[in-house]
Amino acid sequence: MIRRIISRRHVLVACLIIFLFDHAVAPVLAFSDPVGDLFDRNGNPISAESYLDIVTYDLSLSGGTYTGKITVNGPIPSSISSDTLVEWDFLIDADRNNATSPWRLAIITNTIGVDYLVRVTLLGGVHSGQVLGFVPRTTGNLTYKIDNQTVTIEFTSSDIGGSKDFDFVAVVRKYVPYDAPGTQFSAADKAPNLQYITVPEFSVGLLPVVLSTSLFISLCFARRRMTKNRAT
Ligand SMILES: [Ca+2]
Ligand SMILES: [Ca+2]
Repeated sequence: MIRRIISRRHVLVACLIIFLFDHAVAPVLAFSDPVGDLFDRNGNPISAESYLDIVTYDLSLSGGTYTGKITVNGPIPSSISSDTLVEWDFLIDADRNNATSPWRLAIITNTIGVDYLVRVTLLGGVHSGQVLGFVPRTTGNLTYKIDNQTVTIEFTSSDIGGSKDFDFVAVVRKYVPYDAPGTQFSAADKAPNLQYITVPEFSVGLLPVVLSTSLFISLCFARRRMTKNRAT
């Protein structure tokens, strides 16, 4: 009887560990970008504000929410000149097909087809967090935060057309003077500098689930064998 209780406890503890392990997993894709690699609208090297210069960027997934972070090389001001727009972007190719996007700005897209723009903007003294869709045209507000040198923004797959497998490029752009949509940027940084990041790497997050499920089944069979052995 005692052995039987211990066996049950072992299984319960194993299940609890598995549950905690599964729910603690938050896949993160994290990268760095060179300092001092800003460029102008023609792709020529340029010097500009340090808060335009990406040094690290990452995207994590937890509880169905993607959290994107861009850290730059200097403090982000709470306000800038009223004729200036700065935006910290995640350019997202939701269907991984550059033929379905109206964007033709390879200098910052690295040829991905941008379907959604997840961004934090600063226009004069006004911040905002948005997701813009391009086919069809959509706009939504997102939760965001600016903390010293880091911009953080959250979105879900439903914000980007239900996609869970997408490509992205992180970009920072400055427009001055900023007149209206269509104005060209005066300084920018992008990361990675070549190519793009592919998000299906998050599928490795399934590995603990597969392993824990296998372990759970093995424990159940082991317990059944122990019970059967005691009965015979
Ligand atoms: Ca950089
Ligand atoms: Ca860069």
